[in-house]
Amino acid sequence: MPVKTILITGANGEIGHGLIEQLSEQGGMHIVAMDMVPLEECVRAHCHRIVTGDILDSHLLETLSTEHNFDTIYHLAALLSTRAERQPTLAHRVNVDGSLNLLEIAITQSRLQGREIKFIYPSSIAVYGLPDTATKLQAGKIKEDQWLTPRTMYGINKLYVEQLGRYYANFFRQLDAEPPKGLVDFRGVRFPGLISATTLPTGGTSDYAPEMLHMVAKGKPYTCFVREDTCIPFMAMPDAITAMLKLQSAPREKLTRMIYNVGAFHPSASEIFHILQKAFPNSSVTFASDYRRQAIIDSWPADVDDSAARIDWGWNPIYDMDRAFADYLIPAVQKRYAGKV
Ligand code: AKB
Repeated sequence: MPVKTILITGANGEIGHGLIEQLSEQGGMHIVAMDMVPLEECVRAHCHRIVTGDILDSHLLETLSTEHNFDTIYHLAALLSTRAERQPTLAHRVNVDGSLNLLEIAITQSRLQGREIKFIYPSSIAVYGLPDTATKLQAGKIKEDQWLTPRTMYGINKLYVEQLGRYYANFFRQLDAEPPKGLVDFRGVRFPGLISATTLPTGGTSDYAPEMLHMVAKGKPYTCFVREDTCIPFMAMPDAITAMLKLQSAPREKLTRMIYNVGAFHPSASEIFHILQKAFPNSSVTFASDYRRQAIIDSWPADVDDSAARIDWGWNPIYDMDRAFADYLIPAVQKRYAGKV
């Protein structure tokens, strides 16, 4: 079997590290890891090639495309929601123009190799926008086609790139005498907030949960920027990686959608605090809601309906809330910060 080559953008981010580790465990593939900043030491050894560069650099991407035959592109690079609000035009460039560049590379690769290229895209619950907390409470589990009225630049970017993916997969060059078929196999998952024991996100709005975990584990006080009753869905990082790999390998004929919700658990901020307090009795967490970031979180659903993913490709997270904290997050951060606090 020929060795497959996989391109991962945003490889240094929190999803990137986990994905590189899991793919390298699977073996039988070459990983080309790309990021703006040099790839961290802990994952370098797993990569066939490391590229430090910008997804807005089309020349660099085209050169890469002449040097490798990519089987699958995991396009993870993005500016998250809080950072994107602070630099909206930069966010649009990175999140939209950068994604367009990668989709163009997928087209080029497909033409060069004469086959379909898989494009795996992590979208987000930020594509949803509920108008107020009363509606959020009433709405319960949101389905993929409901409340697609995001209020953040990041959410708008994610929703638009989902549409771009659908366009490149189904309608690209539809006015040609012979419109091409089967160039890009675009598949997306809308992730909730992600919590990793090994990496901290930067620039997100769901960051209060991972920040609380890591600060408490380090024995440092934490001021949580949302109210105690704030509730959005979360997922442990290993499940997020599994979701992408499962969707990637799902038989095409089983897929009834291009974009899927995936959920795991949906704790309030105070529930997270109470779990952490049991493991770290000296923890000091105060709640001081920042009304601007709070408004963003309040516009995201309290929970998502992920039945399509469960039916179509067997989505079934390993970690519910208790297992996520008891079996993965707490032991891992205890080990990580042992002797360092
Ligand atoms: C963010 O907070 O921006 C991200 C997300 C929910 O996509 N973690």
